[in-house]
Amino acid sequence: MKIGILCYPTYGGSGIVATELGMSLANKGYEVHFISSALPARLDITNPNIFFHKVNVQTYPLFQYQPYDIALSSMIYRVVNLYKLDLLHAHYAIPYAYAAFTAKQMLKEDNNDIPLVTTLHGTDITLVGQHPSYKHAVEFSINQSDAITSVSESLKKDTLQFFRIKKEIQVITNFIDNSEFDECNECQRTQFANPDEKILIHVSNLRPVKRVEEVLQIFKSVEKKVKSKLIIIGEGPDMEKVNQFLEHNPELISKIRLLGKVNDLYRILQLSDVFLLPSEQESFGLAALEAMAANTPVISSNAGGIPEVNIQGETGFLAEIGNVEAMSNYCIKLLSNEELLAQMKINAKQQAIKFDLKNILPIYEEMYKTTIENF
Ligand code: GMT
Repeated sequence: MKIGILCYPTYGGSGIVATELGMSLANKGYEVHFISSALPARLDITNPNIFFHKVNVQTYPLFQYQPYDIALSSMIYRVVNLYKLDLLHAHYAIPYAYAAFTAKQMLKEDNNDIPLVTTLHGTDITLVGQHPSYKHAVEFSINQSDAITSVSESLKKDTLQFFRIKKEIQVITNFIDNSEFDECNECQRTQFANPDEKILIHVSNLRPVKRVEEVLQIFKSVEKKVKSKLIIIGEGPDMEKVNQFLEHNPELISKIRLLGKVNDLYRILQLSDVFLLPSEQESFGLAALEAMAANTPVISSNAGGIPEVNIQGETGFLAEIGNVEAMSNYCIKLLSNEELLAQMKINAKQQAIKFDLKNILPIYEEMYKTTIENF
C-alpha cells in the first residue's frame, strides 16, 4: 500500500503522531509519502520506504498572504499522480483535510480519485476550528473525508457536539513505542539535581492552553516542602511568562532549568520524578503518555481526554482545571512518599504499555484496508 501523510512538520502532538505512524508503516514495508511545508521534526528520511515532498509556496508581491493551501493541494495532486498513491491521511483538519478535498476534486477530473482519512487531533476541533473564519470549511472537509478518526473518546464527543458530522468517527488513540524507552544507561540525574532532590518536568510548546504559569506556581509550592528542581522543555509564546516569573522569583532561578527544544527528550523524561500537565485543553495529552512510558507519573488537570490517559490515584493525580492548590498538594503527597512514588512509576509504565504502538498500528492498518475496500 502507498500512503500519503499530510501533517505539520513542527514540534507538536499531531505532527509527532503522524511521523511516528508513518515511520512504523514504512518499517512494515508500506511506501509512505510525507507532504508538508518542511521535513517533519522526528522523520528518519534515510528509510528507503519514506519519501518527503516539500510544499513550495511561490511568493508573489501581489499576495498579502501567501496561498499555502493552494500549493499544498497542488502538491498532493502531483504526488498522488506521480507515485500512484492508494490513500491519503490528513492529520489535523486545517488545512490538511481541506486541501486534500481540493486535490481529490482535481484527481476526480482524471478519474484518479483516492480515499481520504482525516485524523482529528484537538485544537482543530476545540479551539481554532470553531472560529467562524474556519468552522464551515472544517465541518465540510471532515464530512467529505472517507474515514474520520479521533485520538480520544473526549475529542469524538466534542466533535459531535460542535459540528454537524454525518459520518461515523472511529476513536484510534495515540500510541507510544515503548521499545524506545529501554533501560537508560546514559540517564544522569546528577546533571539536573542533587541526590536528595526530586525532579519535576513539563514539556510543551508553551502555548496559553498549556498554562505554564501554573507549572511554575505548583513548583513554587512544592519546592517549599520537598527539595526539588524543575525542568521545562519546549519553546513557545508563553516563554515570556516564564521569564517574568523568574524576574519576580529570583530565588528560584537556580532551581529551574529551561532547556528549549531538545533531541534527547526521552532520556530526560526517564530521570524525572513527576510530569506536570495543568492544561486548559488537551484532546489526549501525548506528552503525558511519553512521560509514563519513561516511568514518570503525571499530575494534571482533568481537561478533555487526559483522564483517558492519566488515571486518578494510579498513574498520578488529576484536579480541576486551574486548581493549582490541589495539584501542588498531590505533588507534595507523591514526592514525599517513596513507596507511593515507586508504585506510581510502575503503574505509569504499565499504562503506557496499554497504548503501545504494536497494539494501535494494526488498528490503523485495518482502517486503511476497510476505507480502500469501501471506496
Ligand atoms: O497541543 C499541542 O501540543 C499540539 C497539538 C497539535 O495539534 O499538534 O496537540 C494536539 O494533538 C495531540 C496529538 O494527538 C494531542 O496529544 C494533544 O492533546 C492535542 N492538544 C490539544 O488538544 C490542546
